[in-house]
Amino acid sequence: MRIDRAVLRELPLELREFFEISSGGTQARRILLLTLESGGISAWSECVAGETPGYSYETADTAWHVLTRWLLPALVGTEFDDARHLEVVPWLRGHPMARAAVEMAGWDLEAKRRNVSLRALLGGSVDAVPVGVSIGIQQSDRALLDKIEAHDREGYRKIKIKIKPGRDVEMLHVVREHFPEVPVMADANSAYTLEADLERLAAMDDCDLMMIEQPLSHEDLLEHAALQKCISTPVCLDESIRSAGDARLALHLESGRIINIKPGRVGGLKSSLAIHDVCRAAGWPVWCGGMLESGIGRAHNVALATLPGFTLPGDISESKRYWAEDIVTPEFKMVDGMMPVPEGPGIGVRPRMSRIESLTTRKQVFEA
Ligand code: OSB
Ligand code: MG
Repeated sequence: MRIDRAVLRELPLELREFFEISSGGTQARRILLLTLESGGISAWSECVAGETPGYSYETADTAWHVLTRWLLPALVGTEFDDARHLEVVPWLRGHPMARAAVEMAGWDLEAKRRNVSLRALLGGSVDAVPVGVSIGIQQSDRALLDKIEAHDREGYRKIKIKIKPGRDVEMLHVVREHFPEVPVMADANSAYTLEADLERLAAMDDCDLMMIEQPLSHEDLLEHAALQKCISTPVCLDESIRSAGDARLALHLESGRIINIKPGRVGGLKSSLAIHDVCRAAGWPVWCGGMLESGIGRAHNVALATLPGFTLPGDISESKRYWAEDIVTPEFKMVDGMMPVPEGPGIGVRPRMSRIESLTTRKQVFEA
């Protein structure tokens, strides 16, 4: 089957609340949506690149550039049979978030063509996945405690708290005083160094955390290995793992004990499956991270999280945790702390076309 047409759109989508991580904050997401059309089928994906190069070097603008200049012109008109063999512009280095958008739309296309769910095509078996929530850095401990209480009451099974120097150990102790039992983890987004902060990081061992995510540099597996030797809290890697090769290296070095897999960060679903398989064989649990996606990206994440190695709750929160109104129907809503997996063909949720068109601020069409 031929890829007849590709449409790339950008639409701003306002978060219900400002989301701050150690490298900066986000209020309005710049959502990039990709549609591939083939034989009357429309397949969808979302590019997860952010506004600023603070989490990754990629941004919404670099992804737009790479997609419109190279990936999409090369893609349209090509024959497509298997999402696992979708390798456009093989010489193009890096830019996994841009590349993942193409690859993930390919999976949705193949699933829809076979009339199966994306979950089934990926090999997942369960029909709901455990859900966590990620809370941005708050201005006060009071604000944080209120958020934890509300999310705990909603049924989230893991509460992730963003930390940075100055908003960490003392704050986590306050959290534990109020919520001794709630499953809590911390995410530092590379805000610390081994040289300056070992004592501070080791002090978090008293906070009963499920794990600490990406405490050190985004490109240093050796230092994470040295840290893991000194602390009992499991280290979870996010930014440092960009491929199955990185995962193998992390396992070999013992740079942590858990991996957060985000398909957008690692170039797509095939790469995510490979990381999952490597971790499962080694006995490392994985969970599916998030990048403040709309319902389109979320649908891909939920399908991925049905694989058996995803034993920890993912950052796959409800639509209403992010948006006043999502751009898909039905919206994502959890039941008893579990996210039901959409059952229809492909991603299983329908893009709300009139809402998407009216929000779109730029659009580029590629035709075979
Ligand atoms: O480090 O996991 C992260 C959002 C933007 C950039 C980086 C991260 C995050 C999150 C949000 O934690 C998770 C979500 O989508 O709910
Ligand atoms: Mg993270």
